[in-house]
Amino acid sequence: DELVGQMHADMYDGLLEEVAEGTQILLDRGWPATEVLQKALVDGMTIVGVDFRDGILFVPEVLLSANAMKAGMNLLKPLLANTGAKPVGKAVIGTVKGDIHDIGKNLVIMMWEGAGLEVVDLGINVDADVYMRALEEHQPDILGLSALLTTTMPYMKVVIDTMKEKGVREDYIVLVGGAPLNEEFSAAVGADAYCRDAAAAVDMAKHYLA
Ligand code: B1M
Repeated sequence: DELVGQMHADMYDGLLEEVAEGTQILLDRGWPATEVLQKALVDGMTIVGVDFRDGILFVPEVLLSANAMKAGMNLLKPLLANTGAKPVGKAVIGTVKGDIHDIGKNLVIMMWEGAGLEVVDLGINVDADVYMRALEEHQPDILGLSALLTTTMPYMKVVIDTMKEKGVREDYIVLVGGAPLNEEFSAAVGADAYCRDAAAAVDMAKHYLA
């Protein structure tokens, strides 16, 4: 689709209004929200990621791209929202300490809410103590941890070890995700499961809540 290609270019250029407009046009054409999300927004950010890695794009530019993506996501959010009445479970999620990437986490939140979970978002750069307080306060079924950097993913172990120290590890299902992770890492830090993407996060939540 020509528009999808244009949206990738607009996201690359950090053009927030254009990305939002493109998102709306695809929806008006009858595209399902999940398809707009994947093909227009997530695939667009993948292209940005490659040039960021290769030193062609820099932080300020990628920040604009991220904000453009968020504008598109905001339009999809109500469409992915749960229509069912009572929540199937509760989750607390946050991006770990030292890490400010939040697009993936926000996507997981949107999809979880769409699947009927009540979600408490702790935001970014979350300290182990903040996770612990949130678990105590909200008593969720699931704790979700997100990390996008190889330098911050080890902090997941800090969080899970803190849970163990407090004797509460087994009270919660711990799901982890983020681009640099894999199943092996998830098992090594003592999580219950690794979620490759937001759809897997939904599948895992459903699996453990069933
Ligand atoms: Co950052 N960054 N970044 N960045 N950034 C990456 C992650 C990087 C891979 C880019 C690259 O070099 N190719 C690289 C990490 C390299 C590494 O660690 N080996 C990197 C770097 C180096 C950095 C900085 C250090 C750059 C610098 O300052 N020199 C810096 C770090 C800041 C910090 O956190 N302390 C930095 C900053 C930034 C921006 C602020 C500019 C911006 C973030 C804006 C924001 O989030 N608000 C940014 C962005 C946008 C990216 C890339 C381009 C895109 C990330 C993204 O949003 N992807 C990224 C490159 C890449 O990933 N290809 C990159 C889209 C999103 C939908 O996917 O986040 O993977 P993702 O989430 C997926 C799954 O992973 C999974 O589901 C999601 C949906 O399907 N998932 C979960 C994620 N979390 C989950 C939690 C769960 C379950 C599933 O819980 C249950």
